[in-house]
Amino acid sequence: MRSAPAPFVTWPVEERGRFRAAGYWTDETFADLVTDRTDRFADRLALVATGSRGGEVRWTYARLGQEARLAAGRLAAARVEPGDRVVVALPNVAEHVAVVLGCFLLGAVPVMALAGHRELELTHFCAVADAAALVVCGDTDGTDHLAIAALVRSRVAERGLRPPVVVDVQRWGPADTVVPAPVPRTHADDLGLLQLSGGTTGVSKLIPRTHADYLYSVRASVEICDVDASTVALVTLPAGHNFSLSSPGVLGVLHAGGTVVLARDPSPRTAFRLIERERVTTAALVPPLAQAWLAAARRRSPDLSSLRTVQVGGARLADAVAGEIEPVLGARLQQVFGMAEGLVCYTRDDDADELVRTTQGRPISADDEIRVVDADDGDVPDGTEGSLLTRGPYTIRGYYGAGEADEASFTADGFYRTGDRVRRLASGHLVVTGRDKDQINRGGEKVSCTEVEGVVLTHPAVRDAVAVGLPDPYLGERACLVVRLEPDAPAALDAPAELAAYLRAAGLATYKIPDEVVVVDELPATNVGKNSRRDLRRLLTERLVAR
Ligand code: OOB
Repeated sequence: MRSAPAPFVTWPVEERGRFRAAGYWTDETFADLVTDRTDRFADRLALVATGSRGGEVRWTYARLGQEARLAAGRLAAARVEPGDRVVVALPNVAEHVAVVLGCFLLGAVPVMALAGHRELELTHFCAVADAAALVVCGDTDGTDHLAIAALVRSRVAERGLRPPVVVDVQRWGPADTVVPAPVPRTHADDLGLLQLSGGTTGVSKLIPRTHADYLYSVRASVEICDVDASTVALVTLPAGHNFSLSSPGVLGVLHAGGTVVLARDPSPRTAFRLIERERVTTAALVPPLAQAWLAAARRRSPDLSSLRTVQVGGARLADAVAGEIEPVLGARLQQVFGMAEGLVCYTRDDDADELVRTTQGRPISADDEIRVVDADDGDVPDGTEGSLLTRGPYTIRGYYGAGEADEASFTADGFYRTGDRVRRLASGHLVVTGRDKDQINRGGEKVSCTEVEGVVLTHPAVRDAVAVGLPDPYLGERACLVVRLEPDAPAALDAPAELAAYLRAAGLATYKIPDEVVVVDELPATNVGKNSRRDLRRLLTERLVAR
């Protein structure tokens, strides 16, 4: 047994009472959801996916239940116990769903890592979560994840912590050797899963979501998005991401008895093939993928006749691109503006076309409190841009084991500082206008500027470094690393190649490697006295864009 979950700030007792009385929070746990639905919808098709060793998987709900129980047994055999944390770093393979549901059945707490994470991130997650296990798909897309996992184990041990057991889903043995997992006793207000923050100050923080709060967001999303047993949902983004998992995502579809179609890769070719074959009714995309679909659909005229809605979120969708979705893909657009910390906004089916095209939707819940504030936390009128603060029945009050670090991210009365700049319309819809956090949103993938800078600054030839997001027609933003070299740096140093290789070797996720490296003699000074990196970033961005 690992340590008990780390402490985190949660909702005050009165509010918990209010959320229960309003029917938002119920007694249902993740384990209840799995047990009930796999039984209730037994004969229906639950999952179409690729297995971790290749080959197509088509699981009914009954079979999915069986696979989840097997996964729970396998985790138990790896000495994972109820309450233990399990870092799941799997690609979109069938086992992803089995492992997450298996954790739920076992009462273990999955940490939703990505297959793209490398030893730097995975070590951090394992250490902060005191993870009992790290689940990987040994050989994924030519990368040896067992070697990465071995590095993670030794780095965790170097920190004086107990290394996680490594579970490779590709090496799962025959099912009959599996020990039945114990039946946990979990309360719906307990920690149910850990999501990851995009990260603004260095590495990602862990986001503690309870069964009750998360399942409320799932049920409400199911209702708003009209998910039912006839829904066939294509999941192209990483399945553990909050968007794919709960908005309404994999859990929403399972809640309603529909079918999840997991795409192994996000290419339009794979997606269109799956849409035609499985008669997919809804799909969730980030803006660059939406653009890729538009371009591919124009070239190939695929049969997308089954598609009713296309959700786009994770990053700002340009109004012009939004306007092309319906005419080209023949499906209704739904914009989704959400965050793993909680708040999710959707445009609604009956919203005027103009709102669907130009806004990022309005919150799920009547009890989502929205404040748009100026630099002094004073509320600004509707229509005026400001910083978005939010509080509500499924938005966290503190990060996992963060302690005082929470002070920067939450107000004293519990509002989460999203770091997003928005305008609120009188209708309650939000328009995302920018960001005041030190983050690059690379087509939906969040890169913390300080994290990348911190790693590159350990390179002996680098004196100073600033990461900035530059406008990019496809990604929305691409990551640019601006560096000042040490005077004695070798003249022949090919900084872009060298620094990219250095970051990779340091174990940083591939998507965080800068798209571009610019060497400068001087970093622009700011007039704010002490170097404000945010101002610096703004200045650099202006200059680089002008260039
Ligand atoms: C989703 O969650 P995260 O945690 O990866 O990222 C949250 C951040 C937001 O704070 C915002 O900065 C950005 O991603 N974002 C958007 C956006 N959706 C997310 N910015 C502009 N327009 C949008 N539509 O990204 C996420 C979680 C649940 C559902 C959908 C997305």
